[in-house]
Amino acid sequence: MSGTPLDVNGVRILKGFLSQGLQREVVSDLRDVAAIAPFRRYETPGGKKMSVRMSAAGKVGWVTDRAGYRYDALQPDGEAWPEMPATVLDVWSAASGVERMPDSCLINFYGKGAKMGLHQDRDEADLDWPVVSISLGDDALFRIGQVTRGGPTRSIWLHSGDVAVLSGAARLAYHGIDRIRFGSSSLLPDGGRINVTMRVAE
Ligand code: MD3
Ligand code: FE
Repeated sequence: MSGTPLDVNGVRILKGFLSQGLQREVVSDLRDVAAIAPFRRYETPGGKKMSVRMSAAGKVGWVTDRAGYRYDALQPDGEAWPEMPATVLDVWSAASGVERMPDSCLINFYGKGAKMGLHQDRDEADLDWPVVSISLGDDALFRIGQVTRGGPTRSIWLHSGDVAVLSGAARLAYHGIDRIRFGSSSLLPDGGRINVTMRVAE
């Protein structure tokens, strides 16, 4: 696993970090995860249905409903989350720069028209640990701003196989996905994009 690092507002982007073969292996492992933890459309605390479908793996999984955003040891149906695939953990070890292993990964699926508004990731107990993100499938327009809302933002297209490492000040920067180019990649037979983010949640 290697790639040319690119710095966008303190986010380290490793272009083409995963080979096509490894991307296919990760997708295959994520299908096994989804058989146990199906992709769900959650409601925000404000009552809006998100356009992104989400699954998770690990000791805890990120969920949201009217009660709020949180990490939960159980899925909404009361089942435990599946284990994090070894392929995904290997990406963390190769990219994160820390010895500690993640205890959760969030898996986002973007179908046609799905997007994610600007937000901060701050539901983890210790915000000093990095987050590592893997992009799979269709291209996505990623936007990253500042630690405070409303500052200047920069945009960059993320492609299948790219890995982003969020550490230092960038860990708390506002970020989101403005849109995807549906059908731009052939990795997923029915199109769409998957983003896997590994985290130390607890
Ligand atoms: C910058 N996911 O799951 S990945 C998320 O493509 C999330 O699905 C987006 O934002 C996606 O929370 C963006 C890149 C990313 C992930 C986590 C970050 C950027 C980040 C955490 C802090 C700052
Ligand atoms: Fe995020």
